[in-house]
Amino acid sequence: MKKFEFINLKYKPKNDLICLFKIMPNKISLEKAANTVALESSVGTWTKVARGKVDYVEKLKAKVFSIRGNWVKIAYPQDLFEKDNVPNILSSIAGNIMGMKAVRSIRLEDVSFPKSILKSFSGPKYGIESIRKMMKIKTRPLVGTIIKPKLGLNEEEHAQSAYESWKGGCDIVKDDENLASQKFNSFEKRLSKTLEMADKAEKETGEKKAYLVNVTAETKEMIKRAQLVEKQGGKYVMIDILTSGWAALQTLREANFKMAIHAHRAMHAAFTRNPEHGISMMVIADFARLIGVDQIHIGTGIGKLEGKIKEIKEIKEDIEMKKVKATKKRLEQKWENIKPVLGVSSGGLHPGHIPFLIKNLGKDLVIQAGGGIHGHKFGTEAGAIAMRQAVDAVLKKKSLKEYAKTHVELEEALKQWGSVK
Ligand code: CAP
Ligand code: MG
Repeated sequence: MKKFEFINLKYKPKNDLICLFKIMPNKISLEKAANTVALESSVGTWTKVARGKVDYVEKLKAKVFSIRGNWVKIAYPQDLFEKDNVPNILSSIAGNIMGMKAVRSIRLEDVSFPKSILKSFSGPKYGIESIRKMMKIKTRPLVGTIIKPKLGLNEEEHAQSAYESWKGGCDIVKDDENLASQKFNSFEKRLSKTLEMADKAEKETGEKKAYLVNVTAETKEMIKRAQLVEKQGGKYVMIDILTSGWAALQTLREANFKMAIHAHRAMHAAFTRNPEHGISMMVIADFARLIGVDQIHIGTGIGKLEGKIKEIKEIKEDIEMKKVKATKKRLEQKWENIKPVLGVSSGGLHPGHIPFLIKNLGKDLVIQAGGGIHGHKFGTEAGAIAMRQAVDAVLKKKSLKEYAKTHVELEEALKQWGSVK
């Protein structure tokens, strides 16, 4: 094999950041393509430059240390990066290389971080355990809803719909990803009206009720909105992490508000959908955890959106560099002081999906249904009741069909939408 400057198959990484790429070369050898990826994502460019050979630059070179089929592992010396700066890290490992002519396609499948980088981030303020404590829910999955119609409701209707959802048994009510502060529904008014209803529902049900208000906006406005949530005693904020951008997410986390952070992943499919190109959801979830979201959408494997259960399980399980350790979950893998993140399944769900979700993704999960609650024939409250009944059935090890015989809301939901084996 021709000697490539950025390939060293004998190299044993120690304190490096490691990336697993799937690379399809473009009319050149895989080695040459891998070498080009390693150089462009670290210290090199398309030609030799005069100062490229000095020792201290040489030391920062990325090294391709494994090539198996089209899977290429690259080790990046930790000093290549500003440690607590996600945009900076991604500009190297998922930057120019995504558009290089040397590759027909390239997908960043997995990342593993050295201790020094893990330690430079705070991670989630709450994570699974503290969210359970805050919500006073010991072991069952959390049940949530997204107010529907997703846009168009005024503040009063929004709050009323939230109230009915909580009353029926939802723990969590969240805004939709494209609701911010529009003419028909302003942030301030929606926030105070909906939080008022959360208090009322808490008093009436004796359960904890959380409103996940969407603070996604330009960063200064986002922080103002989050301050308002804190002032009014909200438990959570929600942010569209990808449309807002990684720096915005860091801004929100580092402001260190009292609220937990719910991460919506709208636009992730632009990176994740093509299995040959882009960035895997696992990598996106890892960066979100590093910065410190408390819960994140991971998909359903079954609802209205693209994504197979195998890939979603991978996000929850630790398949670091493709070595499956079945007992550990990905969002919960041991990461120095960084807490585990709660996975959220959402998108086209209804009560009939609940046995499938718990069986495949476990109980440390938020199960959310928008249409699958507000579309219930008997209304929103009955829709939420049916969701909780489906959870209860699974916990009591009963089939939905059997449980529905004595639970009319569930019976109606199954009639409307069926169930999944
Ligand atoms: C769900 C949802 C969520 C999707 C996002 C929606 O509503 O609010 O945005 O779940 O997908 O608008 O589709 P429904 P993901 O329950 O009515 O489908 O979680 O996969 O990122
Ligand atoms: Mg939505």
